[in-house]
Amino acid sequence: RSVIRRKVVALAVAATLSVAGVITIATTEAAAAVGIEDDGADCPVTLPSEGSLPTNTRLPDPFRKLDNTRIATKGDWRCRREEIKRLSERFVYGDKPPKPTTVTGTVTNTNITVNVNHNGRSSSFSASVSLPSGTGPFPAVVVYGGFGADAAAIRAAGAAVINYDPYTVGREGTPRNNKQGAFYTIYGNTSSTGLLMAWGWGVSRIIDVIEQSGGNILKADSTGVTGCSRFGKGAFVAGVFDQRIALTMPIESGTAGVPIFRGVPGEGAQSLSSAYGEQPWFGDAFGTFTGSPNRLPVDTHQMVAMVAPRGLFIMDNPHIANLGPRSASVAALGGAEVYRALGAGDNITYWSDVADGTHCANRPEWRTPLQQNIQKFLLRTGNAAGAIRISSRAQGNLADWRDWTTPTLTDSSPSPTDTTPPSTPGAPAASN
Ligand code: MCU
Repeated sequence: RSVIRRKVVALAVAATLSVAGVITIATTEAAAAVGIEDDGADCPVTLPSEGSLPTNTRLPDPFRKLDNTRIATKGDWRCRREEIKRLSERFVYGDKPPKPTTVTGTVTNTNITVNVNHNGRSSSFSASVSLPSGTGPFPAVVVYGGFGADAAAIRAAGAAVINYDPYTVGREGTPRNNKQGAFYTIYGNTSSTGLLMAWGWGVSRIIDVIEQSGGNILKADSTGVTGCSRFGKGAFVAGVFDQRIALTMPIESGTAGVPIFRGVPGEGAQSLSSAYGEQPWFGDAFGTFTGSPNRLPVDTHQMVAMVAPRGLFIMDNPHIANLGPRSASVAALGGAEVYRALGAGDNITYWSDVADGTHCANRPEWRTPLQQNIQKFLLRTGNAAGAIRISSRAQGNLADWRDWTTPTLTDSSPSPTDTTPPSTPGAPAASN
């Protein structure tokens, strides 16, 4: 059944592309990287019960599977990633439902509309679009709440800005048992899925509409996402859970964003219980872990790893302890080990070496790496190396946090537990 599902997805991608007249997806491997929201949906995963979770004061080994063996090949990462995804949904953020039965909408030079129908329920939302100068189709960066990486710099680099109001998809200020917004209209006001995942679901539906739009204005395989603070948490989660997002750029995300849940002691970061109680950002299931993060079977270095090998540019602020910048640097360093093991070490940048301490300020230090990341992952005209630039004011030490080593993953084909990507009968021949 799951194999059939993958074929349907692959065919849909091929069909979309041929309608658009642009064949950019040449191999099934590339399709897996940019064309599918959840490339591992067919992987067999049996989740542990909450009561059986071990206590681990260190960061869980991202390379160790639920069956307690370690992955050996790069191909093995696909289904290991799916395990991490499913654990993260179950215990941290809440489930992200797969694409709804019907998603329709339009893309114009100024606006994107999204209409969703599922199980007899429907909801809609829209987002405004600002194109860069020049001739399209353009890549685009979804900017949460108009509050992320410098929109002028994004457009100057050649990408459109999609101004996304996440509150239309998941409102803040509601009790957990009466959540509101387009996501909860479809999946129920008592859904245990938190706002960060609901917001990410909204970005995924925007990408669905871009995919279906014919590709004359915006390119579906070249979407980035950014946001600052609570919207940095949101941008991070969006990129973690949709593999079509080519560039993820969280800024100063703080607790519930990039920083490790286990938390560098004494740092002064917002506590898990404070973040859990402030808004329903986390999923409801996270509530039993706020006082005991060592029971979590995952931590945010694995969310970082889930973005691999796609572009990830984490911007952080070392001047505000409440943001947990040391804990964020540990997450980046831990996740970067997976990037390295996959041969994609150059695709992650962590940058907290900035002078201005104002929360969510537009910082001159980030302009060049921002534009380089857009060129590399969205326009695909650049090849700048990734960088880890941790401010000396807020340095975390990965060695304190891991009892695992980084394996040398071989290039050989996936082990038998992994399914080889299916062929796509009827798909256009590869063009490059
Ligand atoms: C850093 O993100 C949050 C923080 O978690 C909250 O405690 C605070 O109220 O708001 C921050 C934010 O979103 O600022 C814009």
